[in-house]
Amino acid sequence: MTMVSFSRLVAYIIVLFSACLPAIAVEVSYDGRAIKIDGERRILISGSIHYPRSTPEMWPSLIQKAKDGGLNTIETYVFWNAHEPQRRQYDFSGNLDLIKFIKTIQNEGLYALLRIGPYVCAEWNYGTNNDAFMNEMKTFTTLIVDKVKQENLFASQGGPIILAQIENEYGNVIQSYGDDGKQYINWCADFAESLSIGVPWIMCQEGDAPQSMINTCNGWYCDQFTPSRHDVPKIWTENWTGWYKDWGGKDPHRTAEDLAFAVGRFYQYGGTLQNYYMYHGGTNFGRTSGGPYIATTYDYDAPLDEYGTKTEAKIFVISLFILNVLIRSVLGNLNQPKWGHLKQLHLLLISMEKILTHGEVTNHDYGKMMSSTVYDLNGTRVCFFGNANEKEDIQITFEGTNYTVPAWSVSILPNCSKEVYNTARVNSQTSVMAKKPYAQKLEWTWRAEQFEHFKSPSQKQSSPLKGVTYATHLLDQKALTNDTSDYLWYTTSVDIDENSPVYGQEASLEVQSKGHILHAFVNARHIGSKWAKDGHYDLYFERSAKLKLRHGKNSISLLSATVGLQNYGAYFDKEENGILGPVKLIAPNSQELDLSTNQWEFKVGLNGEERELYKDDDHRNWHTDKLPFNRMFVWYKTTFQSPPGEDPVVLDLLGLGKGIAWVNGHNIGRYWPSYHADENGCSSTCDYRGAYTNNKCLTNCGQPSQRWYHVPRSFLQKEGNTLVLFEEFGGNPSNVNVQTVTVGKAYGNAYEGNNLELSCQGGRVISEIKFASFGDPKGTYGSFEKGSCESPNSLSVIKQACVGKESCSIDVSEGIFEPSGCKDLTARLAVEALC
Ligand SMILES: *[C@@H]1O[C@H](CO)[C@@H](O)[C@H](O)[C@H]1NC(C)=O
Ligand SMILES: *[C@@H]1O[C@H](CO)[C@@H](O)[C@H](O)[C@H]1NC(C)=O
Ligand SMILES: *[C@@H]1O[C@H](CO)[C@@H](O)[C@H](O)[C@H]1NC(C)=O
Ligand SMILES: *[C@@H]1O[C@H](CO)[C@@H](O)[C@H](O)[C@H]1NC(C)=O
Ligand SMILES: CC(=O)N[C@H]1CO[C@H](CO)[C@@H](O)[C@@H]1O
Repeated sequence: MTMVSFSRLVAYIIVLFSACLPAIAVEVSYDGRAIKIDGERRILISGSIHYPRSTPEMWPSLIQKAKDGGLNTIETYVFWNAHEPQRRQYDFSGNLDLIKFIKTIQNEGLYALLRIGPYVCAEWNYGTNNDAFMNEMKTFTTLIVDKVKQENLFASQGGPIILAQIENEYGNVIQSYGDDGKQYINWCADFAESLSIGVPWIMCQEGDAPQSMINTCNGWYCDQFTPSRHDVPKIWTENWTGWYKDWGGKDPHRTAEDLAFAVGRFYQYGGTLQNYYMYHGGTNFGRTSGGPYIATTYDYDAPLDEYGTKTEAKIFVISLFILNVLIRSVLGNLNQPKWGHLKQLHLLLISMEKILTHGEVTNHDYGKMMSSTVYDLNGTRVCFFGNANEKEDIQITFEGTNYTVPAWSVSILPNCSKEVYNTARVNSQTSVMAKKPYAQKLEWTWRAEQFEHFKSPSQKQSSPLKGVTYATHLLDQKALTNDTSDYLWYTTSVDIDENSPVYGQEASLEVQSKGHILHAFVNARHIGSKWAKDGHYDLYFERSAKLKLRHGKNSISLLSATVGLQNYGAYFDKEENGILGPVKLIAPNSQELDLSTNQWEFKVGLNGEERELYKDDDHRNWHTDKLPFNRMFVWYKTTFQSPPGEDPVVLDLLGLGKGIAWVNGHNIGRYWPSYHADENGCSSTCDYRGAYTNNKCLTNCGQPSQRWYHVPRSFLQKEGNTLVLFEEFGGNPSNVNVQTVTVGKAYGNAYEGNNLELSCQGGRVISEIKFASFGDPKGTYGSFEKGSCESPNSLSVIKQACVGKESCSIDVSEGIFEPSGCKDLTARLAVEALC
């Protein structure tokens, strides 16, 4: 365990005690320059953390790590369909405890930005009944505002919430709705105002936001954004730190250099509040991922990785908070160097708050996309040199001194004479995470999904089954399931006699579906399956093989599965899913029998879901022998031990097809490791220069889109954890195993005059230094090489400082290294350490 500085301990105790003091109301207002808190203009640096995408046990450490990373504000959406899954039936339990989440933010002494929406996008599953939308929106929004007010959580009541949002990115779709759109957004504003929350309301991506609203920007870059009115500040509500992943998609990465550049530009050009979307992305547990086809991981390449940090230690419960500080300061899955590189930027920007929010601004354009901005407050100045040129490093002479600003970067000079930060010069460690299997033999049991309801269609007609809907046309899957399951059975029966066009013929079955996956059965026999490649296209199923239909009654059963519902776009709520027809039997001579207007029977969900097999402790109906491989519709079950320690736990599900996984009854999400990303379009290097898009820097080509699945520590007990899988496509569970995620290697890179910190995080020590060179080392991490000059004692200095330690800090200067002999360049230290 490392030493914790005394001042930090004191600060923690102060926060702890101040949280117990009576809250003092603060006034939040704004002018054209900034959000003002108690009359003071502020530089606000915020990050999105969505409470349902982690667990309450993870929240304190996530927020602590955000604070350590230099944020002063946390943003979250409010997830309507999670809180109101059925009309007027509310759920605020477990990881839906919004109030607890806001209080956790408050306990860390941070501000909160509450985006109530209630429409949120966020690649989150659609699922709310849409009738009389405005009325429902009003009821829900009022409920949330009342709950928050009751707990005194608005800043006007002494709470942390300084801003709230109504609607979300409506400006992107408003055109499609004509006058109705305009009326709706005005209604939203009036309604929001009527709630009297005492802090300002914002609307993001809403160009003509009504007078009472602050309109804000979302995007990769927002430096060129100007708000619609002069008297509102420039606010960036979503600065995308990376991007989400689809099933079949690759891993998107946004570099630390480019993200820092975007932030540097935004504050250079007068921005005063920006929010990282996401700061911690997390996991789409259960069926929460939207779509179609959003993966279970929502890592987002955010500064804190999907697995977040360790669970709150038991030590906290017995309130030995000193020990708790020790632990909290050590552990955490930081996405490095992104977290550290941005941290340095945040601390610098906040240190310049007064000048940035009050100083007189002078911009100078040098051409070639090179500009300088000077903020001057009564002679105290700060400077930004911004180079938006994608290729050229540019030298400028400023007040007699020459400065070289690398392409696509911003230099910050807090006193306009010495550069202390450049967005392209990363001095933070790069961590390469490693997954370590926890060796144990898993014993599997299994049972088949029961398809009893279509086995005897004739018997059923007389006594309709419970939970079954009938209609003489095909119905939208979303409307029927109410989003309670991915699965919907469509069953009909057809009488074949001498007059039927398919009588005595080898017919085929044709089904038109809106997706996403279809399994077809005739007379209880599986005849084929099909799935849409990316979920966006209609699915057309044609079984040309010969179907022998019986004389008399034949049953046709179609199991339709969705993989996340549409969550974005104009009229997205109207998007239909499932089998909308036609459904036809076709004879070889092309004569058809259209079944679309037959009597259809609709049954929501799997039999195993209804029986809650994932909770079942009863092992009687599970087989222990003849474990089936590559068989569809099989339930598998095993028990496993938790790996010791506090490192995050993942399941490696390689070998499985597609399905759902539960651990101790918790649905950890859909899995689909058999779906591989395309072979092409990846590159091992990523040039941060030039505008980023989500297709720019991709890895994981040809690999399963998602192989590892997060199991939060709080879902686990020490021994006897139950894992249940519903395998829909067929797979082999033999290689499924439990792993932990830790830092495998730490790469250091720092320029002369900076400090290099290396750490293995997670409590382990640096075991070996593979490479160290202070001079002009070449290459990037993973392939560092000695350059033309270096200090001869580079390796020994680093070994001495770091080996056997959990973390080490090196002052990168010629003071501790022997002369490098490098001429006319800023020397750089590169290190590769093993954990
Ligand atoms: C700057 O100067 C103006 C008048 O010249 C004064 O009113 C103001 O208080 C000064 N601001 C600071 C921060 O010193
Ligand atoms: C700055 O750059 C200019 C043009 O490249 C050069 O003439 C001048 O000597 C430089 N000044 C210093 C102080 O290096
Ligand atoms: C500017 O800051 C740097 C480092 O922060 C310092 O070395 C330098 O003396 C300062 N210059 C002035 C004019 O304050
Ligand atoms: C879906 O919701 C509607 C309206 O709330 C209700 O009538 C229906 O029974 C629900 N269906 C299911 C499958 O839960
Ligand atoms: C407001 C803004 O900057 N929007 C941008 C967000 O990012 C997308 C994708 O790069 C751009 O197309 C938008 O212009």
